[in-house]
Amino acid sequence: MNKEKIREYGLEIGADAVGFASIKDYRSKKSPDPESILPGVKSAVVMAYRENSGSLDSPNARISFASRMGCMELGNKNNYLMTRFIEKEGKTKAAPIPFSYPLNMGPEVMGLVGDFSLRHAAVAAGLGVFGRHNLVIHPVLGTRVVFTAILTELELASDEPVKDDLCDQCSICVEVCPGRALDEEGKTDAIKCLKNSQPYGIMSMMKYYSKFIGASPEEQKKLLKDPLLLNLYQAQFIGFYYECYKCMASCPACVK
Ligand code: B12
Repeated sequence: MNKEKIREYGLEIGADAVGFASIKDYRSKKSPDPESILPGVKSAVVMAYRENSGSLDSPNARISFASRMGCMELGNKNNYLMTRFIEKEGKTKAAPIPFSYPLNMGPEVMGLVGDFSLRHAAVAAGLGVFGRHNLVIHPVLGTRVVFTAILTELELASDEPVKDDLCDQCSICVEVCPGRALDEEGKTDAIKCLKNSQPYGIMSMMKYYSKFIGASPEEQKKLLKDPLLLNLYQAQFIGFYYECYKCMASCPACVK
């Protein structure tokens, strides 16, 4: 089974770009060993999906997330289809990496490290380079791109790496970050980013319930009508719900 057959199938099911990385070229120091996901893994197939500009640029965060939900649904569905395609046609094993979650919530990483780093995989698969915002910039899609991957036992050579430095260090992303999470070069301050980008995440939930537990019965009745509780409720069935996309949306790289 060759790379072109896999690439053609990936594009046919809706990916905007497909790249290949030999597992030897995947270097993500903080991530678990890919062998712990698929023993005998030899390579990764990485698929890229374009975020829609109207939603990414919308001042309404719910509309921005609507595009993300589409990417997540299509990405996870395609991961399943591609895994099945490789296993059937290549008579081998393959394993899909989730778009984002579930994540390891154990005390060593607390949901901040994925089982497989899609950014490092995308770089190894010739789909882009890291920018000042610590996101991967694709030569055509720019920063308006998200990724999924499938690990496989098939031996597939890495695609040509992107050689151009697509980030001109304009630092717009650093300046527009409302949480100042990108101030230190080469590192995203995850807590600063999360506080701002996931206002209905676990930190808000802990704050709300701590307040609720300590409140009088009268105050508790009021707290049950707090819009924050409604937002927390909604976020629970959406998943990790983001309200900030500024580092992605502000990046001028490759935007036509
Ligand atoms: C956990 C997570 C987060 C955490 C960050 C934790 C962290 N330190 O990475 C939080 C919640 C903060 C987060 C935020 C965001 N995330 Co996020 N996240 C993930 C997830 C699930 C795992 C990432 C991981 O394992 N990180 C830990 C390790 C691998 O990171 P690391 O080795 O420390 O590398 C860091 C730095 O060292 C640096 N780095 C590493 N090597 C190099 C090399 C160079 C040259 C440079 C400059 C930097 C650099 O980049 C990393 C950022 O801190 C991935 C999906 C996945 N499975 O990969 C999505 C993912 C990385 N997120 C993504 C996105 C889009 C976002 C947000 C824009 C939120 C949003 N609204 O969508 C912000 C962007 C924040 C930013 N500018 O960095 C996309 C990135 C797409 C892209 N174009 O690069 C991913 C790949 C999801 C996807 N399926 O596409 N995320």
